[in-house]
Amino acid sequence: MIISYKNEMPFISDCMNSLEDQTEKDFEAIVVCAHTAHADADVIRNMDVSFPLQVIELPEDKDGPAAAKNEGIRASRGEYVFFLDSDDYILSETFCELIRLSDGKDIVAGDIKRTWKNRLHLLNDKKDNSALCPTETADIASALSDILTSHMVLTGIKATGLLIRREFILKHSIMFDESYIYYTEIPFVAQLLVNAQSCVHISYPFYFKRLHQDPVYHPSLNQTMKTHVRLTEALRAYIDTKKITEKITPSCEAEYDALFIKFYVQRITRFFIKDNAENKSEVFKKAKECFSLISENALKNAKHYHHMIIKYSLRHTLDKTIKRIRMHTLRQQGLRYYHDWKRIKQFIYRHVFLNRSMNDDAFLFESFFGKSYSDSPKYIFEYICKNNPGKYKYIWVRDKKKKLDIPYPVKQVKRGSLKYMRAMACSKYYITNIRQPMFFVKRPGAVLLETWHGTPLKRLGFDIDEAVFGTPRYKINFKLQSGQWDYLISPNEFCSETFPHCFAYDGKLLNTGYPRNDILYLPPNERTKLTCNIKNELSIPADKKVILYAPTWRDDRKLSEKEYEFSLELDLIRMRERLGDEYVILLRLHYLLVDSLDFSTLEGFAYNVSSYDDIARLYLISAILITDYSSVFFDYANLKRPVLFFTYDLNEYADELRGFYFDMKDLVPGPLLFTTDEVIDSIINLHDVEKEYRKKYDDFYNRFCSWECGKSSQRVTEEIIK
Ligand code: C2G
Repeated sequence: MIISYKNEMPFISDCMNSLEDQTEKDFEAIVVCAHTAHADADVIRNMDVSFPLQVIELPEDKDGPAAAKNEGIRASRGEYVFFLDSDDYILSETFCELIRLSDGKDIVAGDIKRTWKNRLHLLNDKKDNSALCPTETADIASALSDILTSHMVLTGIKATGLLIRREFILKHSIMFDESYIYYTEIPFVAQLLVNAQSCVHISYPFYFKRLHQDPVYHPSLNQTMKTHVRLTEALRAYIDTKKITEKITPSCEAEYDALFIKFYVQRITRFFIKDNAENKSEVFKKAKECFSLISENALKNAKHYHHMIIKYSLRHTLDKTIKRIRMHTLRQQGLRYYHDWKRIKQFIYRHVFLNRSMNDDAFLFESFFGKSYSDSPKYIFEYICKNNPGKYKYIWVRDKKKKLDIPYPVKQVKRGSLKYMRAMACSKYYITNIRQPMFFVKRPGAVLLETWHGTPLKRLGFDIDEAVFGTPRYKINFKLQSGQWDYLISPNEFCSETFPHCFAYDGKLLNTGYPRNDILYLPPNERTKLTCNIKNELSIPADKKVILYAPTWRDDRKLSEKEYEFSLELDLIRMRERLGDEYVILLRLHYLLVDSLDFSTLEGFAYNVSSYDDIARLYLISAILITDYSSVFFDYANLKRPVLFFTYDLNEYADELRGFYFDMKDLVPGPLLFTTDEVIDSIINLHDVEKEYRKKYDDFYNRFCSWECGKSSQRVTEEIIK
């Protein structure tokens, strides 16, 4: 078992545990570490494993997977070798099954499955369909071509996951070419296939190749390579492979050629038509070297377009080839998108709206997917409007369901509509508190201000260990998005330290505090007047004190793309019995939660304010905030009023869902409560609670609120409109 290691510490325990669990115990593991991983080598040496483990360090003048694998071959002693990358893992029956079939054969090959999942998640998912029913091909020619076709793409050809007879490798001096950075396995496998006298392929995924979710802090080797370097090397691997496969059976050669043709048409041509791709001509030159190596047979059997574009590329310049590919892509997209209106709109965005001139005086605002007129975009907008009458044009994004109630003359565009697409393409300023859509293209000269929407208590973005509940591309997409932000607002020092890491953001931070909290610093008389107005607006009796309950959402309660389920664990009937004379309670659900609350039986005590636009106005009228893990308390603390934490699922939330940046008990300026009765008791004894938390509250305020003093909108505006 030869394991190459460079810097995969977060993943290696999955790899080692998968070895520990092997049902076949007769193996030795040799971990070959890069010379830069000296400290990690010691950690691995000291791992508590029950199988024999050798850890070797590469000398300084050697680096890369090829050198590590070769070193592993030299150090190995067993009858067979098996290559495993330290970020990958295998099933507990992998060895047992491969060895069962070996019987002196040169190669026993299982399939590789690529996965975003860690081992635990994969095993949990596999429980339901774990029946092992592989099919075997032992006829040598068919087995060899099965191995090739099972890889699907040229760049997917891997030596990992193959059980290879050590004597066979040594006899034919088959080694990895160390001049490759990444694709050394392609010619290596070609040599195996050319020389093998006996081989069995077993079609079952015994090997799990991990796809890296985090391209910034834990990238895989290919994520660290520049695209043109990676593609040129893959083309070189094809050329080297062809020299080897001349000796192989025609059917096997045809398989290689078919993989190459697919690779050129699906990967290389897509790279050519990217506007910002680097060094296209270098890749094109290498591709041309490959074309003459493709066998006539393989070309004849290729799809019409594949055949044509290869011949075309061979005869024409890169520019002409790109034009030809673009024409085909446009036609294909047209056909594919024919019934998909969403795609058609994105197509129009890219090919029509982005070609129009940009409006230098247009601002586009969006808050929480257009669901409300709220948050920092609202306060920045109002500041600009008041201070620049008639100077700019304003557009607000709104949700499909309702028009926003905006007290200024503005245009509103429905999220996802063509008008929205046009506004996204043509407004110079785009101000949003959520992540911009993936189709968004940042034009030269455009300004994107990301206000974000809270000081995080819950881990965020790149700081979440593994995005188990979101899409596996969560972090990859996040990086693409934060790379487009020109400015990001930070409300406090903690965020200024955390945001660059958690968003993988290296643009400008505006250390201004949150514009959305300006309203909390109105002069006392204005604040009192506004408080009365808001209570009136919501028909809340003037003599009742207000409790605001604002919980957050839970990653594991997903209903659809942007909708999560909420279950109300506070017993409102009991609260009314004990508190109803003095208080009313406002229930404010997070914008991702589906609002299915019905308070008809609690009229006069409980109010559903989930669709009320601006939570900052609700803070103003509330005497107490109850929340859980929502960032709302960082904002509410600006008012220095009491906060209670109803954390009935604290352990599950902190340990299993997201994890926190802080130890909640140490941080929060109020008690952690687990039952409705504890909440009620704290409210009845509020005076004592306030006394108990006074010092903690002051410290909290100084740490998280001291940048906010009612001037954040002004400061932000002055920065972005210089
Ligand atoms: N919010 C709200 N009502 C709630 C909860 C939240 O209106 N019941 C609003 C608040 O403005 C809050 C923002 O949504 O600050 C973000 O809510 P969080 O509960 O903190 O959750 P999330 O959207 O996951 O953002 O950096 C902050 C984090 O990203 C958290």
